[in-house]
Amino acid sequence: MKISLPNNSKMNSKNFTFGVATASFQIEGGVDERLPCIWDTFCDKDGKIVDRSNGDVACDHINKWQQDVELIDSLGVDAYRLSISWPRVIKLDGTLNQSGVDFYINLLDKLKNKNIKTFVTLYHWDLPQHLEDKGGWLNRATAYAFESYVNLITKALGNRVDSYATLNEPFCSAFLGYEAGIHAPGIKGKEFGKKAAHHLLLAHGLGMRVLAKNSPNSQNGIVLNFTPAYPKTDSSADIIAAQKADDYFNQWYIKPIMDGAYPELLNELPQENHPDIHEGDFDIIATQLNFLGINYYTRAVYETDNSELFKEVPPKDVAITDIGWEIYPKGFSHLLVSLNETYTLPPIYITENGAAMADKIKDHEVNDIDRIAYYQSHLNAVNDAIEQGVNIKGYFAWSLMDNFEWAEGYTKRFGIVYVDYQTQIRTIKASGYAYKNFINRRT
Ligand code: IFM
Repeated sequence: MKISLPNNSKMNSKNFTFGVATASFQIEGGVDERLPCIWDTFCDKDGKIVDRSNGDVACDHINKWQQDVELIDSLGVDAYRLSISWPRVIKLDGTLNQSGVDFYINLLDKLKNKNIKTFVTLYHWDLPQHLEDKGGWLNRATAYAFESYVNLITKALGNRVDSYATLNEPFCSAFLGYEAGIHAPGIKGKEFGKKAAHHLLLAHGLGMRVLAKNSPNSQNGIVLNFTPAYPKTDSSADIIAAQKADDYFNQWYIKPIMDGAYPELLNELPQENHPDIHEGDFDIIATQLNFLGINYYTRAVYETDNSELFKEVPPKDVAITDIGWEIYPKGFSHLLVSLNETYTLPPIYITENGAAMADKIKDHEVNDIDRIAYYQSHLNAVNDAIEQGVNIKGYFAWSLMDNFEWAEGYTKRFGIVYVDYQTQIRTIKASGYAYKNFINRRT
């Protein structure tokens, strides 16, 4: 089964960047060589991770990184998106941990030697635990600690990085971590989510200013995830419910960056749920981006509710992936076109898109045609958005390889490469070969 796009697609050009993505906690392991982070602590708590696993070894990338760069290179991708583990590169006293820094320097140098562009995310959820002990993202001081970390690490990495993203998916850090309590640090309560979100956005803005100074030649921005909100029916009550959900989960993170303000929904939230906004914060948060990273996996459907602003309707009688998310490629093109109509966007990179599937390995092969179909339909959706005028420069498959899928542990596989966690053997799946062949046919 092949992946292909119409002959005239801009994505068939070598000017369009294709890559694969991972994140530090999900693949590295090497837990003893760094400070503890909030995910180590969370994994240790009963009932938080479905298979009771943790990130102690993960894909053992800390030891297998050279082999992994060869693997990335063998796929023929233009770029690799990775994240830096804050607790690996900064010591308790706030100074650099040189051995952690050296790990990334060697990794980035090897990628550069192979002519693979480096897309580095500075925060993909692994907050040092000692900062959480002082309040984590509920404490404004964490935003300034992030600024200091960004300053030190970007100076240390020099010109090895082509693109920096400050944060990955602040929605997940804020909502899942500090409101729903299903991600680390596991704090639950409506009064916390938007407070954490504000400090994350502030950290982003502070980080952008440091990047402009320390790394003016890289493309600097942020990665946001979007789960577009659709009404269950065309009743005005359901339409309003879906709009509110969209503001709460999606626009909340992009509007302050683009427009320097939160959605008007803020006025409908009880005062105790409001963020703590200081004068001048929006000027920092709205610092100009060089690019916006967009992650898309699925959509959500909402209906009106008597006591809440909206109520989510779980997917029923629709195609879903192994993690239970509806397969809805149309939502991807709609999202991209609608963001482009709503905001004055910088160039866009699709920094994550992919699917968890119930892979089976047999005779050293994984025939994941369901994942190939997912990639095909979602690449078509990106192409549609480009045809409708959205300035999209690149696309990253999530993920290079199976890895620690947060609260789902190792039970959900998102990789285009299969990982046997017992032997750490990597096997390129049929989707990996399809992606490789598609990328390498470009002219
Ligand atoms: O695995 C995650 C990743 O860390 C962030 N974006 C979504 C992926 C799939 O859930």
